[in-house]
Amino acid sequence: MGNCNNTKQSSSSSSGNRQQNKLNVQGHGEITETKVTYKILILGDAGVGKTSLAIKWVDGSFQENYIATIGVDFKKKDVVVDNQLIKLQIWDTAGQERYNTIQATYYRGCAGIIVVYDITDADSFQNVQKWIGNIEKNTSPNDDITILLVGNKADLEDEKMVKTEDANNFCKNTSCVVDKVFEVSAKTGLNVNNAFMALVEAIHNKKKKK
Ligand SMILES: Nc1nc2c(ncn2[C@@H]2O[C@H](COP(=O)(O)OP(=O)(O)OP(=O)(O)O)[C@@H](O)[C@H]2O)c(=O)[nH]1
Ligand SMILES: [Mg+2]
Repeated sequence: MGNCNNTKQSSSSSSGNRQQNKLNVQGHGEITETKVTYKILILGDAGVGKTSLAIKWVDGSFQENYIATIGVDFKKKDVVVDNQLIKLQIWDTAGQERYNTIQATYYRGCAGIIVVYDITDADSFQNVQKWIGNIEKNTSPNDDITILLVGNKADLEDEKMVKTEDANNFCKNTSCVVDKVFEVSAKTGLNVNNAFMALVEAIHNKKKKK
C-alpha cells in the first residue's frame, strides 16, 4: 500500500498545542486538561452508517430511517485518555458520489480517519480501497494520519457478506491502518465506543512518542 505513514514511524507534524490545567471530571478524579483537539473524519459509501455511528457515540441514539448527509455534519465530544482531556471534532461526511469533489479540503488538520463499510454489503467493502486511495491522494505522509477500519451493521449477522478475516487481512496489509477491523453496530451500540476509543488512543500514543 502506497504512501501512508506506518503507525510505527514518527513524523514531525502534530495537531493542537498543549496548555496544561488541572481539573476534576466526575468518574475520573483529577485529570490534566491538555487543550488538545483531534479532528476525526468519517468516510465510506452512502448508507453504510457513518452518521448513525457518530450519533450513537455522541448522543446515544439511533434512527431507522435513512436521511442522507449533504456535504458534512459536525459533532463534538470530549474524552479522557491517560488522565488527559482530549477534545474531538468529528466530521461526518456524505458518502454520495456527487459530494466527493469537495472532500479534499476536509483532510486538512485531520488526525484520524474512520473508514466505514457495511458488513452486509460486499461492494461497500470493495470500495474501502477507493476511500484509502482518496486519502492518499489528498494527504501527505507527513500529515501522519491514523486510519481505522470499521464494519458496521454487525447486528445483521445473518446477512453478513464480508468475512472478518478478509477485513483483518486488509488492515494488516495497509500500512497506515490500525491492524484490526472493528465490527460494530450503530443500532445496538455493540463495539461503537471501543472503535472510536481505539482510534483516539492510537492517535494519542503516536503523538506521545514525538
Ligand atoms: N441494522 C442496522 N442498520 C443501520 C446501522 N447503522 C445504520 N443503519 C441504517 O442504515 C441507514 C443509513 O445510515 P446512515 O447513518 O444515514 O448512513 P451514512 O453512511 O451516514 O449515509 P450517507 O450520509 O448518505 O453517506 C439508515 O437507515 C440507518 O438506520 C446498524 O448498525 N444496523
Ligand atoms: Mg450520513
